[in-house]
Amino acid sequence: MTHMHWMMADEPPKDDGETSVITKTKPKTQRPPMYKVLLLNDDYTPMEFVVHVLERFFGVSHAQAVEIMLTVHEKGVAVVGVFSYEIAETKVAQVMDFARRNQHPLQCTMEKEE
Ligand code: TYC
Repeated sequence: MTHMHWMMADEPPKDDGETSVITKTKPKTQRPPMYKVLLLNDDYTPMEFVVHVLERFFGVSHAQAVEIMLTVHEKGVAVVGVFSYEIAETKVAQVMDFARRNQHPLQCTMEKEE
């Protein structure tokens, strides 16, 4: 019997503390905030005018426009869309200008999303 090799169970690698796991520092990319455009109820603007506004400036179907208008009429306010700041601002200006030109007190505003 010339060569006896006794095999030893491997020990786990020693951690000398000189290496470390690279931790994530990559920040989440900030998306630009979005803005809700709100339509407000009033006692004077005709329902058909509001329906027309929703079809014309928010691109919804006649049936959807009637639904949204009735929601505003019953609840006082409804979100009619969510857009970038610039688009929301344009929608609000278009609605307010169109209402004013037609002598209706319809109010449209925007609000930053949470
Ligand atoms: N309340 C109005 C009426 O009874 C209708 C209306 C709906 C007005 C929605 C504004 O945003 C509005 N004629």
